[in-house]
Amino acid sequence: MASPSIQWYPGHIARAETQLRHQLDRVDLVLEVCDARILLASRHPCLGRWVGNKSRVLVVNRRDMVPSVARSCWHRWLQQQGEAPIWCDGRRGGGSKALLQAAVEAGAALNARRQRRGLRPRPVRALMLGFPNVGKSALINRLVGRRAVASERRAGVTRSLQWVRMGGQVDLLDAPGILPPRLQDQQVALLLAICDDIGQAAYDHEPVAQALLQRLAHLTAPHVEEPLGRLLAGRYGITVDPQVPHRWLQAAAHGHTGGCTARMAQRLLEDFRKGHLGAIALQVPQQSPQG
Ligand SMILES: Nc1nc2c(ncn2[C@@H]2O[C@H](COP(=O)(O)OP(=O)(O)OP(=O)(O)O)[C@@H](O)[C@H]2O)c(=O)[nH]1
Ligand SMILES: [Mg+2]
Repeated sequence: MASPSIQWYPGHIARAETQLRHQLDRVDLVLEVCDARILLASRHPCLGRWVGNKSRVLVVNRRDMVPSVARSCWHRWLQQQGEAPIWCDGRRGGGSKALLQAAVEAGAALNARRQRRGLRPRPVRALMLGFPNVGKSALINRLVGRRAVASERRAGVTRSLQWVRMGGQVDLLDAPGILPPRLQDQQVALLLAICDDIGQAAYDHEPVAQALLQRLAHLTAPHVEEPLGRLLAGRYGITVDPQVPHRWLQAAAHGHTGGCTARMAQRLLEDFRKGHLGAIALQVPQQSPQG
């Protein structure tokens, strides 16, 4: 039987999308935040159209969660596409200086234009835009140096738009994570589920954990620093081939969750999301721009 389609478009996202369309006119700079583990899958297909010719900076967050070699590959690839990404770690603050610098530069250009028109300088208005749970609010908290907005380990924490002032030079707009109303590409939907970038109510954990296992079994550099076969066997104490994921889950459940494969599936996904399986890039650049 075919797996049910994974879809997630809760009411707060639909409302936020409408509000954003109104706010975009007031914004000078868009900081487009994506997830380094699934760099292409976590970029909104409509963002370019929304942003138009406003200044935009690509922020690749969760840089600590992918191997440095994957980062280098992506960086070269993105530069070839004409992008100058800023790599950040919203949890520990890496990349915040570069992010602030980008905002300050946009502010300087804005105020030079305003001055030419006889207007008083004002703070640059920067919008954090991206999929849910990619770390937008964490980055804002890092930039302002305090817990100004809620940031938690699940999708859909920010429910409405919120301005945060940053020392007179920069005003930051935190927004709920935005997704397309329909996830057409189910491979992308699976990656979003694996990385916890969509609400957990949208899918069953078991097929998603099985999809993760199958991917993990095949990964080599630059996705991972070294193949994961030994790590999986050592961490969970089983020798079943993860390429036969339902058998792997059964064996692991036997040892760890009293035979409950649903709980084992959750556990494996949590371990991946918390970084317990090491730095893993689920997408890396291919020759074509499809990752
Ligand atoms: N390891 C790691 N964790 C991060 C990073 N950035 C954010 N996080 C964590 O990811 C979780 C989600 O962060 P949020 O800031 O709430 O994400 P968000 O994009 O605002 O999510 P929504 O408001 O739901 O759209 C939090 O637990 C953060 O601590 C990062 O660069 N690395
Ligand atoms: Mg948020």
